[in-house]
Amino acid sequence: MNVIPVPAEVVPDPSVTFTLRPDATIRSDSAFLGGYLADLLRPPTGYALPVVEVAGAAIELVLLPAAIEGARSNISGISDFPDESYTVEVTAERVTVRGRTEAGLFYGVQTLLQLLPSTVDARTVQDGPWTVPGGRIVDRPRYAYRGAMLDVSRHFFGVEVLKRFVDRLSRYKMNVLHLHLSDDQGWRIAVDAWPRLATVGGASQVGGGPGGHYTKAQYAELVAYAAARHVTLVPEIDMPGHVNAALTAYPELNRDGVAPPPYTGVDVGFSTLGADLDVTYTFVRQVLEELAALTPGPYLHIGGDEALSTSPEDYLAFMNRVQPLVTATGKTVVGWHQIGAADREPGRIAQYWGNTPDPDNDMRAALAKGDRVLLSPANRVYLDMKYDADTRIGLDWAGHITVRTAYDWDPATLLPGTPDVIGVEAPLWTETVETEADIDLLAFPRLPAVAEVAWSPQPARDWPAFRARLATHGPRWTHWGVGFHPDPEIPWP
Ligand code: NGO
Repeated sequence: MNVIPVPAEVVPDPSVTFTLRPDATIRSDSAFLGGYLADLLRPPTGYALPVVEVAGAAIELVLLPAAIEGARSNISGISDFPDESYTVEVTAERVTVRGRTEAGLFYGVQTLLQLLPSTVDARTVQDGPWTVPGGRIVDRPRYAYRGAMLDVSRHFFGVEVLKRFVDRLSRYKMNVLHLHLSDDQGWRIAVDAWPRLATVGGASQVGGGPGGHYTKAQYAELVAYAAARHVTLVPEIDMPGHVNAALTAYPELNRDGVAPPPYTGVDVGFSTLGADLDVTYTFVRQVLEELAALTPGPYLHIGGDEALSTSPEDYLAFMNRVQPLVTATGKTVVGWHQIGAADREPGRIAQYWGNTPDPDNDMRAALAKGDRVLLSPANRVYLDMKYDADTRIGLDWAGHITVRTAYDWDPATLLPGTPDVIGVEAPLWTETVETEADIDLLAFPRLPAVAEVAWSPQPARDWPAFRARLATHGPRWTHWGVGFHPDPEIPWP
């Protein structure tokens, strides 16, 4: 059983095997999922696999009655995500996947896909037999928030690349994609009230390339694509620092009324919005309102990191005015943990990105104020760090991160005390990342490792077993067209 993330409970029945036959049918209580599964299974099997209405199909996808009431998760006391539990039962006659919500059923389908031979991920007809080991799996996530972040500002990536990234996340039961939509080097989302943000602020990136931005229609298309795969988008506009691209587009956002030139380097900490300018808050409010309208998910991320050109007084004044603007849109504030210094906004989430065992003063302030915590320890889950000295791209300020380093830690004991941890997110910053192949290299295999950290119960996880399971996924990624880092500690086939 090579499922990643490892399920909470597995009861094998070695006396039983299910084999998918050429005349098999699929029946699904979720219209989307029946088609989704058939679309994935038809190319490698060459079978017709019709999706039928009558019970007794070889593959049954069953929504349990509680789904009607819209069951919510109470993991970590939060209700932002639905119940994601599921079961998979494999007998000689059929595979039955059950969930209380569409999300749970979707995760059961992911588990089923991983129980089939890895050739199921090929897009051309392969030899069977298409067997699934008998038994029963009962599974649910440890944390409600299991995410990755992509920095589309330092280098711009189009919607098709993001959709494939969503596919890959969702195959490992991750449910959040945080998009870092603005930084010094480029502004990536159209805003009707401030159109030059996208057309002027978006026309640059690291190294001097053309950059780009998402139209509202493109962004909405991505939101819908992700939602079908139970991935919530968390849009980030980073402020009050990291704003050079916005400042290039509108002279009036600058205290001296002069727009700076575009920035294509990789330094941080030189730009700021004016905390004392009225226009700053009109700008921020209008941007947040348009972003909220594009966002069905519960969160808006307002950055807040490395405001090195903003005085501490201005930072507090700015954040204490801006956080309520987020709340006024009906969304919950997420920020890098430096927002811990500012007043606590109800439900606020502080994203911890420290790289030491001891949290800094800002994170201590967040913990003392009772903020919910999203864990992105830079020395564990920053996907932009090199694996080792030979990695052809990546940074190393938080050290080298091997697959084992990304895997072998416990979110419950990372920080002192008993913080309200809502989950784990792996950020992929793109100063050195220019192509989809670059994304793949840094994300695989560390992304699946982080997915297991966030999903699986701690007692079910251990490095020796994980490395053996992970090895069997290499051929799957090859079928996906993902060029991954062949980490030397993994016994690849
Ligand atoms: C830091 C910084 C980013 C960099 C990243 C590179 C945060 C939250 N702010 O993380 O601007 O791109 O490191 O690893």
